[in-house]
Amino acid sequence: MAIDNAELIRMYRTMLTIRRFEERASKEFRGGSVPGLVHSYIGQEAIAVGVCFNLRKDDRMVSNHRGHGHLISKGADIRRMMAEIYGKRTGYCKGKGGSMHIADFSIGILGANGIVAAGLPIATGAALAAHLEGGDRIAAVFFGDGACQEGEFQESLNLASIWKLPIIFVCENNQYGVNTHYQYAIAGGSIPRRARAYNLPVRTVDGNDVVAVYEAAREVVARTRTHVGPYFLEFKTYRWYPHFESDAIPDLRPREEIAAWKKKDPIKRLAKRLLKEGVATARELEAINEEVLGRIDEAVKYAVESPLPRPEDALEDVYSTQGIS
Ligand SMILES: Cc1ncc(C[n+]2csc(CCOP(=O)(O)OP(=O)(O)O)c2C)c(N)n1
Ligand SMILES: [Mg+2]
Repeated sequence: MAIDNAELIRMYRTMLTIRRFEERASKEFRGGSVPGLVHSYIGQEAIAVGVCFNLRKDDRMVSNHRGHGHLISKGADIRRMMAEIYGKRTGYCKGKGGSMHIADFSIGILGANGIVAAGLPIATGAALAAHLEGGDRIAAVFFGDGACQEGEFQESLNLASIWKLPIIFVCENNQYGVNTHYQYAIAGGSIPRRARAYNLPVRTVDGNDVVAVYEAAREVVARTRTHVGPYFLEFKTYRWYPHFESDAIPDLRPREEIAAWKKKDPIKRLAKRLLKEGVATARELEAINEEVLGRIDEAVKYAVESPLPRPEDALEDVYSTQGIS
């Protein structure tokens, strides 16, 4: 079934929103306005959009440290995201979480997560809850190739498999965990083989082609809603920028490799398709860019003008204040 034109344009707008959001967040971070860390999602936009556009608002999604794209695609408000990144009280977590801890339960976002692979058991738990509820709600979790080396990965795949849970494991194989190539880090050199060992069906898809991602996700989401068990999707992609926005860890990946992947820009690829198929004109695509830039400016203004948390706020939203005086 073809994807209708309005949906293609919506995907284009969302991918561009992620790109411009990341460019601006990185700029502000390097300019010293943003505390914490920023892990740029640039280069991987097609995966978050192609997958999340097939999820419903009540489906649960769990993100990771490189999470801004997942959150935007699942419907998060970029003003509250930017405010959180700035550490402001109007942010999603009242400024206490920052870039890696943004959550919005009202739209099924159970949170980004700074601990590599920690999202997998959270999503597996959400899938178990959905399974026990008996409806057709599902869970999806995004994680990188590096997460496949963690114990939580093995435990989550195993439980999801034996209990036939409605969960989609979305591996964004951008080939590196910081500077370590996955073929070095993974015994056997293959992520799909590892998932198959737990009896999960697996598909590997070009993660820079949003239409391919969307079509694969559509089929897998429909299947998962029927409670036949989990599915593993591996998307091949690449991150354009260093592990995080800082010069603290040098980027040791080959320059030619980075340049070659930048030529596979998922946004330009979709733009080319939209123009070729007459879905949009160059002028219309430029208008979308202007509109997106305007919304990013507005989000930054909102964040800058918002108040910082008060010292006494440190005692709110915590499990226990006993012993603190
Ligand atoms: C348990 C744990 N170990 C190490 C780290 C430090 N760390 C943060 S991100 C990262 C690499 C993760 O690589 P991958 O899962 O491939 O995601 P990518 O950064 O490529 O998106 C590491 C080692 C961490 N945050 N948590
Ligand atoms: Mg990686």
